[in-house]
Amino acid sequence: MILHIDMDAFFASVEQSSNPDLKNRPIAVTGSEKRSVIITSSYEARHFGVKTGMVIPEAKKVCPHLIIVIANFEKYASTSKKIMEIFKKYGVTEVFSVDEAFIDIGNESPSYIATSIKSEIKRQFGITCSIGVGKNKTIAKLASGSNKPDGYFVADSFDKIRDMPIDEVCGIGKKSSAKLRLLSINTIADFVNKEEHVLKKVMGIHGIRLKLALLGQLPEPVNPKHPAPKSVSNSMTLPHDIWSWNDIQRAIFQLSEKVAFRLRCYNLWGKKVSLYVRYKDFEGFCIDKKYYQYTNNEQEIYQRSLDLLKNVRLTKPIRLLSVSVTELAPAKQLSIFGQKNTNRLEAIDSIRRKWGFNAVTWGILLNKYEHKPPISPAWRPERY
Ligand code: TTP
Ligand code: MG
Repeated sequence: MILHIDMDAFFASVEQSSNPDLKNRPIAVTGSEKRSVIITSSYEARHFGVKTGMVIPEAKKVCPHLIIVIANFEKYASTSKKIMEIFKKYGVTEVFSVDEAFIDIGNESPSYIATSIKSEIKRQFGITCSIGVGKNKTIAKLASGSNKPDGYFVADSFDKIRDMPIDEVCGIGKKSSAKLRLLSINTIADFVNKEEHVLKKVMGIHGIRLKLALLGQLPEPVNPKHPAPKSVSNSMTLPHDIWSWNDIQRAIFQLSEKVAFRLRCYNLWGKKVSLYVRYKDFEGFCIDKKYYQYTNNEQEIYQRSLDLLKNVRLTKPIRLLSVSVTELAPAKQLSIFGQKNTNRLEAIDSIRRKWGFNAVTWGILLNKYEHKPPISPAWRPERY
């Protein structure tokens, strides 16, 4: 049997447990005081309709007594690391996100282990979690989400999951679920009863795998090794909306520097560069291009991003920018492949390994935008 554990309102719960004034109150965690959206909220706030992604005024409208707490990402990262260490005592553990993990418990009693984990986490960190049990990871994850908060759900037969909506299934995103709904596939039972050629048409081979997984016929081994990332990206909500070309270039370089450094930490490079632009009114667009050569060099990523912008007419001041590199592969030795500034990059990296990321930077970035990068759900203890 496999357990999936997901902390309840993770960042908000960590805040509530460390500050008695916040206990049992509607609170929302945001990246910064003014220009940021809600990252998560306590269940007390969710009862009023507060949702992740809302801007603060919108959330205050539905919940006037909402308490805003500025995120303390270091605290969540260190709590996450400690929680994952607890899980590892109970079986082979796959860390799935900042607050989620799968544990293969073999033939042990799920209810005994779930009770032990819940009480240990409650005692040490004062927070609750929801636990799902299933034959494989897909089913266990569905189960943990079905009874939040402080839930425990054993999905030991198909009947336990058959009526759940398909968009609860991990791996069915918004686009696929919209397509499936058009075909009157609303529940998991609808999905597995549909002809395979239809599932394949909508979701490719992934649709067939998902059907087998939901029927409990696909083993999904818990993998304690972390898969290499498929993309490396950084985004930044600017301290104020920007409009001048100079400011835009500087922000893009700042993001490219971070993305390139993280790629080099993973010893990866990538071919495709994407740029996401969000205007001050939250309208946005994404542009990307696949290049022939791999790169993990900030100047190259920067040039490619500017290249993408060349054919775009910006129409409004910009609130947020994001740079990402995908189509990744293990990097070959830099100097052989004629990347620019190889020695300089190697020197920068060795300084940073010793003194941290901010110890050294490029002249163009002497005046950096103030930015505390958030940790996203995809954050893992050993990720850069
Ligand atoms: P989730 O597990 O998705 O959410 P949650 O733990 O807050 O609430 P739930 O009880 O429904 O599980 O994400 C874990 C943490 O990741 C969350 O506390 C905040 C952070 N997060 C983001 O930074 N951005 C996001 O878009 C989401 C969804 C979460
Ligand atoms: Mg959670």
